Amino acid sequence: MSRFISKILRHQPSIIGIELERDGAWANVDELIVGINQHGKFKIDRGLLEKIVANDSKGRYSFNSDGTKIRANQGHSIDVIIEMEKRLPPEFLCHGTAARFIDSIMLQGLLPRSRNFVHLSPDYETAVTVGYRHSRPEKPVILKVHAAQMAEDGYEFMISDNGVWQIRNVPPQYLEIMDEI
Ligand code: HQG
Repeated sequence: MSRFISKILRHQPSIIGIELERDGAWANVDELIVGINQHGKFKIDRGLLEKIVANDSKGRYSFNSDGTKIRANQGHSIDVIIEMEKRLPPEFLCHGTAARFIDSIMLQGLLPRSRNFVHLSPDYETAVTVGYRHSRPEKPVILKVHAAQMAEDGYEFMISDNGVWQIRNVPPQYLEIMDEI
């Protein structure tokens, strides 16, 4: 159910016939609930939606202040604008990926691909988990991102409401292959 909601709120609201507000990426909660129920794959009501939002392991979703709207905090591929806090990064951040992408990444740098931003992990372990999503059954490759140096060179880092580091791109000179775990 959470994956389905994530698909709707980040990538394809049209699958249940709704639209997101471009400014803020908000969906109307009543429309979301009606849309999901009409779609037929899942049954949901306000109480269940509140539980999903409150218990999501990564805090992926937020309600607005009066609870009439809901959004995914990050990870969108559709054209939306979410205000994110600009923050100076730690010296290094990490990015977990699959070995088959490495040649291209070391040539072009990290690009957002289908999403609006490149996502970076604060630590090695998180990057391993993220990397496995693309590499399984192979082990992921973990890249060290020289984040403080990038910030010094004028690159802007942002952090989403649920604490995911985001940046438009990472040129290859700031990347270092840590190892294959
Ligand atoms: C790779 C999950 C070739 C990149 C996670 C990645 C994350 C390139 C893939 C969040 C490339 C994109 C995002 C280049 C980047 N050439 N491949 N130049 N530049 N790539 O899923 O970072 O559970 O869009 O390395 O926890 O894997 O959904 O990004 O392998 O935070 O909330 O292209 O998704 O969060 O894949 O994952 P993705 P990601 P949720």
